[in-house]
Amino acid sequence: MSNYHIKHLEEYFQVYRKSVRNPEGFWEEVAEEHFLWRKKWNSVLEWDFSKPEIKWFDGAKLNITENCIDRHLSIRGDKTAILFEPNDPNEPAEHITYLQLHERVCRYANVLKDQGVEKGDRVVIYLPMIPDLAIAVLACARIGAVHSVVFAGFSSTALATRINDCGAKMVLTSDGSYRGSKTIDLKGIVDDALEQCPEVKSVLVTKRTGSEINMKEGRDQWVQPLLDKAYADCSPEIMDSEDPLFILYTSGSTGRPKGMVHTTGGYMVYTAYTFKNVFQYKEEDIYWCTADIGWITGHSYIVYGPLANGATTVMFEGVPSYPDFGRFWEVVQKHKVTQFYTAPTAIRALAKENLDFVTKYDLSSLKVLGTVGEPINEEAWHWYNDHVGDKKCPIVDTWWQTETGGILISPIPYSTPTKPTYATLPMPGIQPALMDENGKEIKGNQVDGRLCIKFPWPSIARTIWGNHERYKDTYFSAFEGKYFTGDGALRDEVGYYRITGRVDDVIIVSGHNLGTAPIEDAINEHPAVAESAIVGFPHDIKGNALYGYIILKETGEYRNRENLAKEINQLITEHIGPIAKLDKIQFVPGLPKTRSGKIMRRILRKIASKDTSNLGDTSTLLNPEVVEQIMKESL
Ligand code: 6R9
Repeated sequence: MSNYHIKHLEEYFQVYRKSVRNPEGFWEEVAEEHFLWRKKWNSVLEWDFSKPEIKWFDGAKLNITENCIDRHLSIRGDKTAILFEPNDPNEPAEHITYLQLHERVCRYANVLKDQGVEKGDRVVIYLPMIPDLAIAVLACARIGAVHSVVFAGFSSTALATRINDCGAKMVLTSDGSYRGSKTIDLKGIVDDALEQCPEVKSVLVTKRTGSEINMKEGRDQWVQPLLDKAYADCSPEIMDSEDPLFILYTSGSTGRPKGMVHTTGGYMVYTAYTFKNVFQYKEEDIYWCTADIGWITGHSYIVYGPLANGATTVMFEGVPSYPDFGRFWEVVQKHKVTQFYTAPTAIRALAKENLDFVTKYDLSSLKVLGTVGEPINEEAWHWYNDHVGDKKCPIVDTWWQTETGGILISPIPYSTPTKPTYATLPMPGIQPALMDENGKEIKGNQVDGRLCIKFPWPSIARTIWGNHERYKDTYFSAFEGKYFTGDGALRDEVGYYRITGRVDDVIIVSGHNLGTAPIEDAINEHPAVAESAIVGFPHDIKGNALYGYIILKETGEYRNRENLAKEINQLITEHIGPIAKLDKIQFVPGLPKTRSGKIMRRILRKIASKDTSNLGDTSTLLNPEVVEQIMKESL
């Protein structure tokens, strides 16, 4: 029996039991057999959730890019590592072999060094889904710089906040990006952001769109001439297992985004292990995850997990609807994709279109389908299963988070029988617990509660950059001695888990996590706005959409509500990005509040979802009369 590669259900249960009985022994075996360490660890695991402090493979030395690239060169140097599929289907795909990837990463790493980047420095990457994005990520890891990728759909304000929070002195970007029929001025967004980032001394620019851009003397440089001059080999910086590998920001229920810090050794072991098992990856497979590397899914399951397994990983620059709604399936056919991993929101959007967009392509290469990012509804699950998978491909509904680094709950294809809308069973080493509101664990099956994890796994985030207290408060304070996920879940009669959604003030829109507080902050900047509250409501395609309740100041100005709504959405776009725009805006005379002044979002959520039959007890409210009025005027 191999710990590394599970092949049937009985084996899963055996491996799982072993992993829980002796997690250290289990992960030590995986780490020893499948990775290249420059020095072995002194201890496999040290942990204390009350501090919280978590260390995996402490004392070990390694470089993750040696594991993702160098060690494959002698056995699969000419195999495609990254298969780049451009936005425009008429532009040829690019096959980057492991040997070529090695050279390109080394050159990029040498350029970073020449620019003065040192081990431990933070580098912000704001690039579209082009090869330079993956190469820049790996180049940072090569020299021990901490990358922080910011999704290239975020606004200049959001970018500036992240640059300043992590203290980056360098930004990597491109002249522009393609998204379907649109060209986006990425460099202009960076220029705007940098007006608020005095510490940034250097910007490297990849040419992609050839758009006219402004290059600031002494700060901005085209990267290609530097790469051409750079030496094509770069010896990897030898890192400690617990050295930070990257920072990735995620929304919190309050305040600023949280810079989740992931470290090197444990992250590598866990993402590689879960990639292998969840996708049942085999040497000749062509694996495609449609996420953006700006999210954790792209970090773990486009870059690190696949490359650590010597896989061919597809990187797609485009969107599912361009040039038409058949684009995903055209790419599957063209590259004979074997594993396909996407978000429920994309599936729902495509399921609304004519079935011909799917049926006209040959999808017989597919073996495993995956989803991530939000709960998948039953209808979308069946559409995916019937029309994309031809009822032959197991669907892995993978539940995890930016904070968890890798997949925690998911079926293992051909082992775990799937069940629509269920993420099913925990990965080896993962010990879930459902908790009640009083902080007690709910044992047994056919129960639901708040989802916690009782024991550390190798890729759990170690802290929030610059704010360990917040890390402790957010994840380790709600339930003593446990990591709290922020999600609710139920466990069915056989022990399968179904994630029911967030129980905090994070709303997932089209698979993107959005905190209510930053959106409300953006709205409240409008001179006509006194106060606002955002909630989610069900949406056919996006899963959730945003509903804003807004109280205006009584100045008598701004009589035109329609213009006002536009201005508010414009502010949100500037502060966060277009993904956070409100679908519905209701101007209200007041917001339901508790006597301690807290907005009762539960009530607003019900009104927004048109589920007002049981609003619960409103008598404890400071202003119960306002609820009636909001209901009467609701959209
Ligand atoms: C990987 C990723 C995390 C939140 C998470 C949960 C939701 C993710 C899910 C899912 C139901 C799934 N989520 N996968 N909900 N079923 N298979 O998405 O990370 O962007 O940090 O989001 O997404 O609510 O807590 P992240």
